[in-house]
Amino acid sequence: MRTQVAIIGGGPSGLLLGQLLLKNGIDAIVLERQTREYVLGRIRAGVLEVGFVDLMQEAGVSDRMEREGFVHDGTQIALDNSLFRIDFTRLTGKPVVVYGQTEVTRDLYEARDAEGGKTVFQAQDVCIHDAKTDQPHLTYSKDGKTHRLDCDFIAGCDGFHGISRQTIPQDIRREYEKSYPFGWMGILSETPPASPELIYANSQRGFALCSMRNDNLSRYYVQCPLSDRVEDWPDGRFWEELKQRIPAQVAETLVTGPSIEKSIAPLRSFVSEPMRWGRLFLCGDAAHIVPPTGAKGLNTAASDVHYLYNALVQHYQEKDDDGLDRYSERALARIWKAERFSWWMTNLLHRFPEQSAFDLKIQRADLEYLRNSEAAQTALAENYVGLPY
Ligand code: RFL
Ligand code: PHB
Repeated sequence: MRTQVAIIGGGPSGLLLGQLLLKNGIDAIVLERQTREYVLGRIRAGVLEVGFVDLMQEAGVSDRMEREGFVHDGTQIALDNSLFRIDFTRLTGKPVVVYGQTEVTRDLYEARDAEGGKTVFQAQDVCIHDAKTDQPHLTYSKDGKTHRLDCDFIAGCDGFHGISRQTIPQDIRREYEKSYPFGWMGILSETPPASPELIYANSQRGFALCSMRNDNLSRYYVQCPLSDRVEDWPDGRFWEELKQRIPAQVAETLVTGPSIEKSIAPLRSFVSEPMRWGRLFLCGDAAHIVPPTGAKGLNTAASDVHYLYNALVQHYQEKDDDGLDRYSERALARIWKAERFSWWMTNLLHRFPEQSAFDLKIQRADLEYLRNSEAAQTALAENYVGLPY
């Protein structure tokens, strides 16, 4: 088999890239290790920057998102028992859109089917060959047979645990990492959201987040120790803990119900440089991870896709490789700003086991400054709605 761009990974990065390339007449095949049902079963991101929405429009897959997504003009921050609001639209001219990653992925798969894009599911043992030459290829196994896929370029969109990043030799790759001493216990429940906007809460018992997917589907998170297991958090315990971490006026009207999904995610900041090695280009979680506090993971994946797809169009349509040559530098410049913001928001809102009385006072001062300063609110808003590409 032969294609122009071989895409490893059928998550949001790989699918969005594939769709944008197809729209520009560039052939791309997606190799996905899991089944489609498995990929669509993962509950992850919920907040999209306008830049992401624009890319979905450019890819011709924004109809359902425009109908069913919720435009949020601001967010609420809870400090002990009080709330204050950051007004994104007034401060930056831009809102964010609440629309689940699961729905984004479903829309992209449906568009891919409709346009005849080829996706190989359950592609096992994907291996990258000759990425430093002009004729790279992949091998993979499926149904007990080994297959070969020749291509011009490889897009490594296979997430944090994928093989693409590992293919870059260790003496070339530089990894920067920070892990946090807690995780997020998250649940999804068929109940109306606690409030019309997201609430990020800093409480003495630790961080909590009230988010949503639609009018009758809510997503909540509480900070928990890394040693906790999902079994440690029966629904009753989760709701009681959440209520203690959010302002009393919100807790009083909170509608609780059985969880339909429950998971614990560790928090990590991670960047691998460079994002290009020969004809291999990394995109999304394959190259970088942020803690979810700033809602940046999926959105940084989208900015990588923006730079890579434009570079590939420039290569095929204008025979100009400048975009490909500058891909890593351009993508990383934006990534590091999202890393800084996510790290800052994580520090602002969580309780750290080793936090001293001094650290707590500084955190408090940071929050009070945010509550009272339009300049501080503008800085948060500008980063939350997404820095320009
Ligand atoms: P993905 O989604 O991990 O997809 C990678 C795909 O590659 C496949 N794969 C392979 N395929 C072939 N061969 C191999 N060897 C392979 N190895 C892996 C996998 O099966 C998978 O299908 O990466 P991608 O596409 O880069 O997308 C990144 C996003 O998924 C991620 O950044 C976000 O979910 C992060 N995130 C959030 N991002 C936001 O922008 N806003 C949010 O509100 C937000 N909330 C979150 C989040 C992530 C969370 N968790 C679970 C870490 C909330 C949570 C709790
Ligand atoms: C979510 O709805 O899953 C969500 C929202 C905002 C975040 C992280 C996760 O910062």
